[in-house]
Amino acid sequence: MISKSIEKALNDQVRVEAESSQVYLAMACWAEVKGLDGIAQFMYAQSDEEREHMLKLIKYINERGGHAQVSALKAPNVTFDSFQEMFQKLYEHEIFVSECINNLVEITLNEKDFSTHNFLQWYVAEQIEEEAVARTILDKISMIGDDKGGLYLFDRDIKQLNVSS
Ligand code: OFO
Repeated sequence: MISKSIEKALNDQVRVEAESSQVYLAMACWAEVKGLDGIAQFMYAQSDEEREHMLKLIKYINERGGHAQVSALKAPNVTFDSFQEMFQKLYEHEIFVSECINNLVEITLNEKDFSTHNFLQWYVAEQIEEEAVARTILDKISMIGDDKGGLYLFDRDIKQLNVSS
């Protein structure tokens, strides 16, 4: 059984993961209409992953005697000046999510809820991986610069960078 405060903190994270899914869905749409199909595919997959992260939390909350909440979401950014800016925003978003997870982990320690603490370790590992992927992408982007041929290859190759959840 989880306490009311843990239930509330987990539900806040359900919203963060749902919003992340929307953030990446909007990025997928932007890339798709720009004809950047590889980037769009990557973003659609990221969006699906975030939904999986949300569902995992929902199942945990409900299984542990809480009630998962499906709440209103903040509208995501839908336009970007460039694909470079879009990936910078993705990286910043992942840093923000990592901070949310870390705060959540801290709450479980303060409450001595070791089951939830243990459950959250999967998210801690996932954030390390997602931040690393985002940094790798930013490194590649800075190598490309404004080279159109480079963008073509990047758009083709990014499909292989999809991280599995
Ligand atoms: Fe949910 O992992 Fe990214 O944000």
